[in-house]
Amino acid sequence: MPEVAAQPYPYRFERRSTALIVIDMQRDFVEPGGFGEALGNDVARLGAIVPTVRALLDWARGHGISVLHTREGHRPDLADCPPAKLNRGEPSMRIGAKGPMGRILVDGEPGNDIVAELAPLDVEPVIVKPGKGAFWATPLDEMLRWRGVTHLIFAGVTTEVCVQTTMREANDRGYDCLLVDDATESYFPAFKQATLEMVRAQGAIVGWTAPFAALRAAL
Ligand code: C5J
Repeated sequence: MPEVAAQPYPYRFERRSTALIVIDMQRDFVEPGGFGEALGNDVARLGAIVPTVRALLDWARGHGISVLHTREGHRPDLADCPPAKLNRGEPSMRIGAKGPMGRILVDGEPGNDIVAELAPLDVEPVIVKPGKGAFWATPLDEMLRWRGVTHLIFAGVTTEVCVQTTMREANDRGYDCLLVDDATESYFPAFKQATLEMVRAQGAIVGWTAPFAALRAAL
């Protein structure tokens, strides 16, 4: 299959109707010594995007663009974690088990914190989500509509799981979506590449992709 070329984001967006959503830049996925690394993943790939995500955050904050963050985190009693999600993999590495940075994917544990470099400001909502998509079982859609948001910029990890799922949920809800391709990453390079190509295929069937420099130049 020919590679689907990145397309320029086709129109100017209004700052006040645009939001940046930074997905799951939590310590357990990104930092050495966390859950992601304990699973055998090369977390350096994810850590490498932190400076670009930080620059994107600074850019959005500087332009008055709303910023929201997500974390993949469950209630301590795991009442929001269905068996289909819980009963995966080796029991000692399941959600709620004691991991290297506290209980795995549990809200309030050290590993569930967003990495220090990308710490949310007080005015930036943090959506703690039990699913891969940030719209499932969260107030995200209402928060965006109350703010009059119609356009979403996405960054974060992992590209093919929580970022792509959220982008598809957003697209189905009528938001125009842009994924910043150097501000997202996967443990699996081929999965990232495939995701970028599939979201922008067929005239941006899910949304557009662009490097941060292109976005910065557009505003
Ligand atoms: C995963 C995520 N990969 N944030 N979570 O389990 O993509």
